[in-house]
Amino acid sequence: MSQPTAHRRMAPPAVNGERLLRRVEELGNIGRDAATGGITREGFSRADREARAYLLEESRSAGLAPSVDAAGNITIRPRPTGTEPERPAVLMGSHLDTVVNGGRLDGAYGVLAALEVVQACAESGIDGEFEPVAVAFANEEGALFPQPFFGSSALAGRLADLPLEPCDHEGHSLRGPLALAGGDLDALGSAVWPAESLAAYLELHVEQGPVLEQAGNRIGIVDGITGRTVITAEIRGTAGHAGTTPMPGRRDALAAASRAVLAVERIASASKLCRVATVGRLDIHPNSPNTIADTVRFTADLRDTSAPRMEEAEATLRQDLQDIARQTGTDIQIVARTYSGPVSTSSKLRGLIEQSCLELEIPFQSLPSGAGHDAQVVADITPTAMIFVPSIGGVSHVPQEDTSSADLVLGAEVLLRTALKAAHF
Ligand code: HGY
Ligand code: MN
Ligand code: MN
Ligand code: MN
Repeated sequence: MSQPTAHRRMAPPAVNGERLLRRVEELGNIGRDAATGGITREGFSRADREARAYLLEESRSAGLAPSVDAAGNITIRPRPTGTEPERPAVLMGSHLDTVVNGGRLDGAYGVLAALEVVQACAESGIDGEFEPVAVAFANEEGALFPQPFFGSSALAGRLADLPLEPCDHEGHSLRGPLALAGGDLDALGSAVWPAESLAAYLELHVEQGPVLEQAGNRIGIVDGITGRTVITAEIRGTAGHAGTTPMPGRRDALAAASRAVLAVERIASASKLCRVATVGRLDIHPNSPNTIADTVRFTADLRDTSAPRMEEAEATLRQDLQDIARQTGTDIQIVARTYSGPVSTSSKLRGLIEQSCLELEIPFQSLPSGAGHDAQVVADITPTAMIFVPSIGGVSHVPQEDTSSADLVLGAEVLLRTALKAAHF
């Protein structure tokens, strides 16, 4: 008896490795600095829009159905919605935006591998109970507009986490750049996916650390994703002439900020209140060699896989900043805060990834993720898992970020096999 159309298998879908590597190469040229080799495609920047246009064009010429939601997320389906009864989606993806002078794989690889899986499923004509959907989440890094996980927060319905009027570090509104990317700040609610529309979310990503390479394993099955708190603090002092203003009585915002940076470092290294703590951005005003700084803004990024440890670290840092304000006669305020809790991935999905690795007879291991990912937000609404491939030298967020072509293709093969299993679990 022939299979009902909905389950007819033409041929099992297969990853086209050459096509995937071509796209990784092409996308890696968008926003690339010829001098450093670094990629700069901050979310909603012009280079980010170029990368979005590339993905939309590749999807359309592959005969797939891409669309952009109000948050600027790009989703790619095998066929336009409305042509079939709604089936739960196995959503796969990551992000196109990058940090400043970063690597060509962080995020982009997961998006292009997801595109490859959707295209392989469409080409094979399989039509199971699920719909393979690829997604490029908007502004995961938060490099220009400091609202990381912006797109995945909207999709997961975490709208309360997003400011009503998101702005960049200089106070310019996100409204215009989001509209240029096809989004609409006043319609973010329309970007929310109901939990029942999803069967699972899978994110394939470069490890960005040294663990897999050092262990000689080719696939990482992520068991937990670190929590991350990013606070933006503003220190206000008094500007003055560097030569004529006596030292006693100065309200030097940069001297105060220097103490604050060391306080952040102490939170992780000396007191071990959290696993890592970093001041990555510091803006000084007026930033002039012979003027005492009157304003400094900086970010403090605290991470740990334990929520209580993160809370304690943040409380300690806030107290330290008040002590520094008193000692230096400055005023220190927390002007922004983003928080993503640590999450564990779905044990069922981890089992399916393991099965795929066993089938392919490749060495794999479990490991936590020290990097944050959209997956930790989407985990709010659907079973979620992450697959890592090794990072050469364990580096990321730098131009040297790299992974072997064989591992890039293998990762996509594991993603495909896991997605096909996830639909029936
Ligand atoms: O910062 C992170 O962990 C990620 O790259 N957004
Ligand atoms: Mn990153
Ligand atoms: Mn990433
Ligand atoms: Mn990610």
